[in-house]
Amino acid sequence: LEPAYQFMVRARLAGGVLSPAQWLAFDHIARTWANHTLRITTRQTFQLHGILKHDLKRSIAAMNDALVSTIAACGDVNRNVVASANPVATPAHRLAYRWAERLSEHLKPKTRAYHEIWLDEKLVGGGEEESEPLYGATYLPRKFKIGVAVPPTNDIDVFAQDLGLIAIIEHGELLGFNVAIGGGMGATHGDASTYPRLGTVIGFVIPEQLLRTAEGVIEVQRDYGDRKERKHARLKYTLDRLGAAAFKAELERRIGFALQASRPYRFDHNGDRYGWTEGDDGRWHLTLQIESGRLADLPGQPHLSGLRAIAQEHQGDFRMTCNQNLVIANVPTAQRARIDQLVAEYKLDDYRRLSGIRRHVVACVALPTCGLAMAESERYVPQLLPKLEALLDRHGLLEEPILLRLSGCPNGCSRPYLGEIALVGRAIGRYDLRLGADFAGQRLNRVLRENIDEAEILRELDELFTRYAKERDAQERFGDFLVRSGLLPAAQHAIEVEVF
Ligand code: SRM
Ligand code: SF4
Repeated sequence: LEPAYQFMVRARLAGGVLSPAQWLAFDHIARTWANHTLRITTRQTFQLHGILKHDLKRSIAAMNDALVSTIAACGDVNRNVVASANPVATPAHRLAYRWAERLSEHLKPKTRAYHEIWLDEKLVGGGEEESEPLYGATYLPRKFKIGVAVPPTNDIDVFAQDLGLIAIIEHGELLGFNVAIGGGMGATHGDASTYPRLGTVIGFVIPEQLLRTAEGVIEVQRDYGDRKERKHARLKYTLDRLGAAAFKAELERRIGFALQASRPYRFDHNGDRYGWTEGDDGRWHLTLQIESGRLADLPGQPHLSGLRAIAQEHQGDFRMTCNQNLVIANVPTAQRARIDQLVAEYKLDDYRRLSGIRRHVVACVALPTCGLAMAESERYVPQLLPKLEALLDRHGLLEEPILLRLSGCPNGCSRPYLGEIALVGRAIGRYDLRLGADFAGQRLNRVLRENIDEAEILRELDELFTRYAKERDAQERFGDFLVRSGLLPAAQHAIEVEVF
């Protein structure tokens, strides 16, 4: 009886990088078999929606023909490994990205079942135990996520990952990675045993130790994670149950070496920087804002066609960001003007005119495709933002950068618990209003009001904007102001990053 006649397909693209040829392949699949849109996700890959059941196999085969897999983009395994979005700015950035790629490859399921089912290799049942030395026959208790951040940019929200890696770079050299474990966003309304949690920093490893460390963390989670209650199965709950000391001791016992003390690092933002930047090799990178990551051809906004036209001429590559935006990367100086011309022609140049809050909005998919949605998210952005902008304008705050995150339910796919302002869906038109995260992904927000409608949300924010405009310190961010001024209720759980 379930109307399972259309599907969503998610690609695996470590670090969110793809070539113009791969872009054109996705564009073709979107227009041939999906709903004529491409959706950049909060883990910097593509989702395609609306693929009919009988077109699934050829869509997936077409991706594989373009050398892109969908394996382990979903499921209880290591997911798409994310990395700071502009890994070409310096050689150290490039290295951090390479490690993300290596982790992704190394931790990919080894089974041939994917190829058998989707790519018409000979169908064979069983054999998973032998073919999966890391995951075994029963895989992990739950999904597992890894991200590599390059300070001072925390554009991947490194503390929201099960395994967050902070690249430590000195004088241009990648020394290794601080290891943060136990980040995760998902929660259930009304169930205090579930909660968002920021990763705990447990030490530092040199690059040569990274793959084994990642395997070790996965092994501990595989063997100690809760397999009875899926709501408590993520690594964050395993860590809180065992305690950081016991988890770390078990990890070190398995990997056979001790983690070094974590190294100092500093993040100053988790949003994207729009416009052109120059890499160390003289090539250029243009970051565009793509509202909620949705690329479609709408009246007056032919964005899907625009990026197809760009991909047909572009000589570099594309990089998706974890804020659902897009970098047209590695553009030679001589091609910049042409890219600018195409960007303007296809109305992709909004990034030049955005208000502070619009530059920093992330919204999950929610309705109509997400079966878990309780409220609108992506489709609500165009209605909500002008109202928020009008309020901010009245208080002289229009240019103020404020992180806004919208999720249609408490699973938190837009990482809403890291928004300075966040709406988390309760029911159609009703949200929890959460406030007070910082601007660098290092402090969770908390609930101010539960289950309120738009009028109440705007009323609450109007009052807080009034006070912020009058009482803030110079350069003080909205979230920091709310916390300093004691305008928010006490937090129920630890909300700052812990260093163990
Ligand atoms: Fe998510 C489930 C969309 C990033 C936490 N997420 C879903 C599903 C597949 C719904 C489902 O299970 O039926 C959504 C599909 C909607 C649709 O119609 O397309 C969905 N999640 C997304 C995306 C597309 C949101 C977006 O707007 O970009 C993101 C795809 C990521 C990717 O490319 O792999 C996405 N999801 C996230 C993130 C953010 C992140 O990973 O950085 C989180 C919070 C971090 C975390 O995992 O803790 C997230 N999604 C969840 C959860 C809650 C997990 C939990 O531990 O409780 C679910 C529900 C579940 O797993 O049971 C979920
Ligand atoms: Fe769906 Fe909830 Fe994730 Fe939004 S946060 S995409 S509503 S599961």
